[in-house]
Amino acid sequence: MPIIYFIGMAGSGKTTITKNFGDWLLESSESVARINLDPGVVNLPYNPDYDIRTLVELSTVMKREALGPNGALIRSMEIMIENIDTIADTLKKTLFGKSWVLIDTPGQLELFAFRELGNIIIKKLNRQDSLAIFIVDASNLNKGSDFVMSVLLSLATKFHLEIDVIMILNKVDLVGEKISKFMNIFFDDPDAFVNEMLRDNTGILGELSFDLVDILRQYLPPTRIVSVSAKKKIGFNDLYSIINDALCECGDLR
Ligand SMILES: Nc1nc2c(ncn2[C@@H]2O[C@H](COP(=O)(O)OP(=O)(O)OP(=O)(O)O)[C@@H](O)[C@H]2O)c(=O)[nH]1
Ligand SMILES: [Mg+2]
Repeated sequence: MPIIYFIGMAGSGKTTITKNFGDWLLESSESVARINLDPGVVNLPYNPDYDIRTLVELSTVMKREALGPNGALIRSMEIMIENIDTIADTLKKTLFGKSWVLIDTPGQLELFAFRELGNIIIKKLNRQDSLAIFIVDASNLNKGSDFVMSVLLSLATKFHLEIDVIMILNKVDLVGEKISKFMNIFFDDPDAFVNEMLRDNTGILGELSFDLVDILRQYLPPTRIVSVSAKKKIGFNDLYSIINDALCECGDLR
């Protein structure tokens, strides 16, 4: 049973893809469980099979503990960790027999990817079957250095979470094909990427990105970048096959 964690920066599209990719799988007669692990979400567009807000809800924590939103989010993560065995037991029962499990993670990437919580949950639910989809908002990619920093961040989450992480571009309906073409050049032909994308990227960030391209290619497996529109349900066939490919490479996990 693949467990797919949708991770990414605030507003990148984690909740929208959980809803729409889940609906798309259901339309293909797959059995799907959708899990909301974001205690701060106010309007959830799908009906979750498990909702962390039944245990901890951000606005309640803010009021009860007189905290601002960020302090309350960190406190919410602590509460989740304190209750991790109960959460894991409930999740295991909820997920049983499902062929796909889609997990919608908290808005702020660092809460799940760079603090304890993500690692603990992944371990409790079986690291072997887990895969993270790192969603990049393509409408935020303006310069070559933005591409490089996104790749660096997705790689950092991979090493921290200790599971396979696939980076995808979302919101292609807003930006067209050009952006995904550049991202694929990064992987297929880093020298061309440097020439085309970093040539005009001056300043310290440009220089750092220039050096990072060489370093990153030493750590990155050859890959292709899938572009989707979570909102318009574009690119889901590609997403489906790249997930299946990744799971097969990890040893036929399904
Ligand atoms: N145009 C367009 N908008 C999108 C797409 N995916 C998400 N959005 C919009 O981007 C905004 C954020 O989407 P969410 O799905 O809530 O993103 P999120 O990562 O769950 O956000 P947080 O949990 O708050 O960090 C919403 O207004 C979505 O409608 C897309 O593919 N295209
Ligand atoms: Mg969300």
